[in-house]
Amino acid sequence: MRFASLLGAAGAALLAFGAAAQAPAPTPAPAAVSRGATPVFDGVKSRDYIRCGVSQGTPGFSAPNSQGGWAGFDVDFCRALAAAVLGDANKVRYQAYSAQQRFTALQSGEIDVLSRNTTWTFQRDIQLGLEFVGIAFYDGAGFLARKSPGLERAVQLDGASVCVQTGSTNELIVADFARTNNIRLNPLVFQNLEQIFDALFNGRCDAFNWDRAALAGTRLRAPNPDDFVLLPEVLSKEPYSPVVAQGDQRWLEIVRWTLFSLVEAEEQGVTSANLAEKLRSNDPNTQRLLGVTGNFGTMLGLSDRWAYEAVRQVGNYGEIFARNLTPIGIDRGVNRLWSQGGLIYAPAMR
Ligand SMILES: N[C@@H](CCC(=O)N[C@@H](CS)C(=O)NCC(=O)O)C(=O)O
Repeated sequence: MRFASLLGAAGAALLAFGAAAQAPAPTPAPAAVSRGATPVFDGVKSRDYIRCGVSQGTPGFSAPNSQGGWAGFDVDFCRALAAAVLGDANKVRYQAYSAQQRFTALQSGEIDVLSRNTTWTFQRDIQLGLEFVGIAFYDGAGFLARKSPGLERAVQLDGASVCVQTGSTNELIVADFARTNNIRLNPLVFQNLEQIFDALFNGRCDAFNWDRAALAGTRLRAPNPDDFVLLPEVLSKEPYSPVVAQGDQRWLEIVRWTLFSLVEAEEQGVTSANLAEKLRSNDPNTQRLLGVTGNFGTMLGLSDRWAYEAVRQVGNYGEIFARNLTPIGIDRGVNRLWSQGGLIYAPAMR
C-alpha cells in the first residue's frame, strides 16, 4: 500500500513533468534591469522617426529610387527597425554619407543608426566609440575591371590604375594585394562614388576595388556592362553590420534583435504573406517571435508586436534579400541560413 502510494506519487510527478515539457515555459516578468541613459532611443521616440545613415548610391544596398525615396537591402533594414520601434516602416529619414563621413555622423549624433555596406573591423570596433550590431551580410572585396584580352586574374592587373574610395577598407586591400603579389597598382582615390563611376566608365581607371556584391550592381550601371568583368578573386572578408554609437545599451539591443528577428522569421518560415496563419501557429518559437507569448517586445521597451510589424511591413531576411539583391544577380551564397549551409544565424529568442 505504502509502495503503491509512493509509486502513485512518482507517477504523478512524472506526469507533471511531462505536462511541463509540453506547456510553454512560464514567461518571466519583464526584467527591470537598468540600462542607464537611453539618449538615442529617447530621441527616436520623441522625434517619431529614425535617422538612418546610408550610402550615396550602392547598388542593391542603398540607392535613391525613381520615386525620390531610397531603396536597398540596408534601407530595408532601417524600414524594419522603424516598423519594430515606431510601428511604421516609413518613419525613417535617410542621410547619405561617403565612406569617409559615415562614422563621424554616428559619433556626433547626427544619425541613430548607420546601415550602409559597412564592414566590421577591429579598428573601427575598438577605436571609434561604435558598436557593431551583428552581421547582416557577408561579402569580400574584389576587382571590377575593364575587359582586355587575356585578363582573367587579378594579378594580371600589374601596372593598372585602380579606383578606390577614401575611408573604405578597400584602400588597404589594394595596397595589401599589390604587396603580397609583388605587383604595382596605382590607386586613384576619390571622395564620392559618382566620381568613381565616371572615372571607371570613362576609362580613367582600369579597375575598381570594392565589395563584390556592390561591384556586381556597379557593372549593371555601366553604359555597356559587357565592357567589364568581375574578376574571380575574393580578396578579403567584408562582413557588413549596422552600426550604432556607444552609450545607449538599450538602443544597441533593439537594433541587434531587430536584425535577429528578421533572420529568425526566415528560419521559421514566417513571411509577410503568411503572418495571419503564423499567428495561430503552435510552435513556441513562432509564438515568441510574433509576440503571441512572452514579452520580448516589452523587455526591449517596445510593443510585443515589434518583430511581427517588421516582418509584416518589410518582410523577413530572405524576402529583403530577394527584393534587393537577387534582381541584380547576387545569389544567397554564404548568406544562406545556417540551416541551409550558409552563415546567417540568429541566437534563439527565448
Ligand atoms: N565595406 C567597405 C566599403 C564601403 C564603402 O564605403 N565603399 C565605397 C566605395 S569603395 C562606397 O560604398 N561608397 C558608397 C558611397 O560613397 O555612397 C567598408 O566598410 O569600408
